[in-house]
Amino acid sequence: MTQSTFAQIGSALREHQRFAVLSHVRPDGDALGSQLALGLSLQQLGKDVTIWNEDGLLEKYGFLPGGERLTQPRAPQDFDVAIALDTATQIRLGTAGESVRSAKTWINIDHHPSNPGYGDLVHIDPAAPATGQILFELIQNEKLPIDRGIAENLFVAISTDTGSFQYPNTTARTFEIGAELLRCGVDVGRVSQLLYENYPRRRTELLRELLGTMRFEGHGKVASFSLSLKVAADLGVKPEDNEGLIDHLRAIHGVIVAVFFEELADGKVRVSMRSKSDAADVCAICQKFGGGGHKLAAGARVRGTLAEVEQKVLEAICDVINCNS
Ligand SMILES: [Mn+2]
Repeated sequence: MTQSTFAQIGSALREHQRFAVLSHVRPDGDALGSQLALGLSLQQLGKDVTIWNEDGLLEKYGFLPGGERLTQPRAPQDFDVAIALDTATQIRLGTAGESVRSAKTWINIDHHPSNPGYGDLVHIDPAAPATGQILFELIQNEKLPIDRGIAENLFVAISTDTGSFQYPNTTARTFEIGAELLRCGVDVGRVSQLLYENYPRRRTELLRELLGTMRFEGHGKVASFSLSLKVAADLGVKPEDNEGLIDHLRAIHGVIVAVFFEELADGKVRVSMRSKSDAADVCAICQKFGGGGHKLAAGARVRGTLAEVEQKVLEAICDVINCNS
């Protein structure tokens, strides 16, 4: 994989006219904020910009500036350039990727270490805590348009992927960028309240159910909870309700690895893992089950019942962190 410089990507953005800005299915704040930030910046450059995500704009992120421009993919269209943001494998673009026809150039900007580097212009920085941080550097280096709305989208991208500037991937540069975004007019109190103090009651009812299934393995180093299809249906859970709930397990003293098991309708279980220690590389564990992600935050989809997958995965984690020592 050859990395492209910001200058090469910047030229491609200036040279072409029709852009599709895409990100992964089941998007998070980094995916949606990154799509909108780059999409709005290109629009201000006078480009024709289509912003597609298979799941559309999640209700929770309805406040993002320009949010009405982010839609589910419509009929397949021709573009000069397709840009995949925060998406570790092309298949994770889902129907949004399938709806892009004949793009002459694919640009891949991401921070997942497992990204194989698909596309013509590739910029992958696994040290960046968020794709939004890479986009800020691109915008600054290439003197692309930025205003309060673009800054707010970047702030949301970075804040959500760093756990509000708390996870170990947060660097001095992340805070410098945060300061720059505030100077662009981001109201940190307002945005943080919209992000973190604005959940539907349903999400806390879901948390109550999850805590009822909480279990510990390996002398308290591994904590997990699980969500069955039945409970999800009874509560009317939406996919975005899950985001961040795993942090309640990670917050417990002595816990090194937190795991969230979610039963899916296709006979698989979605497994999300978080680690508090470099010594417990959850990306490596998830890769054993066909998944991937980051060292401290990863996931996989594993075939089997909830009970079967829980047992297999918890055993694999205990093997790695020597639970019995
Ligand atoms: Mn991300």
